[in-house]
Amino acid sequence: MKKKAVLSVTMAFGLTAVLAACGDAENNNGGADNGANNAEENVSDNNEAEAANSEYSSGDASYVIEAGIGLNNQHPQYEGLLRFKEIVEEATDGDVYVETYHSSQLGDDREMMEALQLGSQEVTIPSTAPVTNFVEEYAILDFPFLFANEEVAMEVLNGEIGDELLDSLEDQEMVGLAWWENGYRDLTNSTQPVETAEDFQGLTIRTMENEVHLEAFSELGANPTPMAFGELFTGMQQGTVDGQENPLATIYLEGFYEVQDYYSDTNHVYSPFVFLMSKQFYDSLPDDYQEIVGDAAQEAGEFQIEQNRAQNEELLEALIDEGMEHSEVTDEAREEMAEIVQPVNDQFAEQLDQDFVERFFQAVEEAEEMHQ
Ligand code: KDG
Repeated sequence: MKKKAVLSVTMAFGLTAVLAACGDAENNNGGADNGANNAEENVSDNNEAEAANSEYSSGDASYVIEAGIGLNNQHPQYEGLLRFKEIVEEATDGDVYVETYHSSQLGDDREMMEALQLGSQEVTIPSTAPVTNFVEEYAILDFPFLFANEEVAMEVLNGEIGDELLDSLEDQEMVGLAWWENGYRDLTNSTQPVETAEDFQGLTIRTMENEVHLEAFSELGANPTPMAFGELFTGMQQGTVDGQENPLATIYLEGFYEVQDYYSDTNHVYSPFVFLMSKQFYDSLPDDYQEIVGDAAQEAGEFQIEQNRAQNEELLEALIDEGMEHSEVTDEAREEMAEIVQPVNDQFAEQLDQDFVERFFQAVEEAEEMHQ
């Protein structure tokens, strides 16, 4: 099945249909179909998908948004991006046109954020981890075992402290429009089952470009290697790294099961996505269009989060069907991991503005009382 067909199936029938489509031999090429591996093919898929999803064209628009993400076009993040496109184009009657790019076609997270700063790209939606390289307070969002559940995370992010984090991006020439959800990150590797903290010893693990992640995995005895997402599949395939950590949707939809044998539900970090727009571009929009893109980022985010959460159980079964061994991590084992990495959280918290840290943890505590 061609990806264009898979994409429209995703939109119409949700995950069950996608799983069936992905199980199809022709399409079931995971990594071969992902990342930078097949950039040209993906670019033409991108155009096909756009043609199928828009009655408008860039030539007729006053404003064109180039929106790029690192994940592929089967991930709920891309579905969310298509929803953003639909809402914005409809609300402006095509006067703002959205071009969507996936699979790092426009670059990796850091490059796309730099392009936003320069005004040469308009939108990207990275995990928060690499944003730390632009605004240091973002480090706090990637503290391991920080949020007890997704509701607590969303309560904090959609509250005052979350708004403050979005606003802090303006000094970096970016506008934070909404929080989306990547989800709880889990470990996969090609070497051994990982159930306890001891099992991390000696594993070479790809991490995102983020000091908290690097330190935390070192503390657990692993050898962390920062790497752009677009290079990850090849890195695992060629054995540059033994493993990686990402939420279930990414592990399945990027076909990581083809090069990884062991899956562990470590749930070690809750990973938000942040919807970013170039400040230069945002400032060039009339007020009513600014409101439209802001509302659309929010609404499309709610849709993306819903899609993401609906999939998790089915995805675990799908990974097992693909031959991955599932190592169940007990709460006790997670507590031990949390204890080992706590000094890393403390050390990074000390480096941040203390008033911010205090208010952040206060917000987490209040959210926990509401969502335990
Ligand atoms: O589209 C988002 C990706 O670019 C990236 O942020 C995904 O979590 C991610 C990772 O592991 O790099």
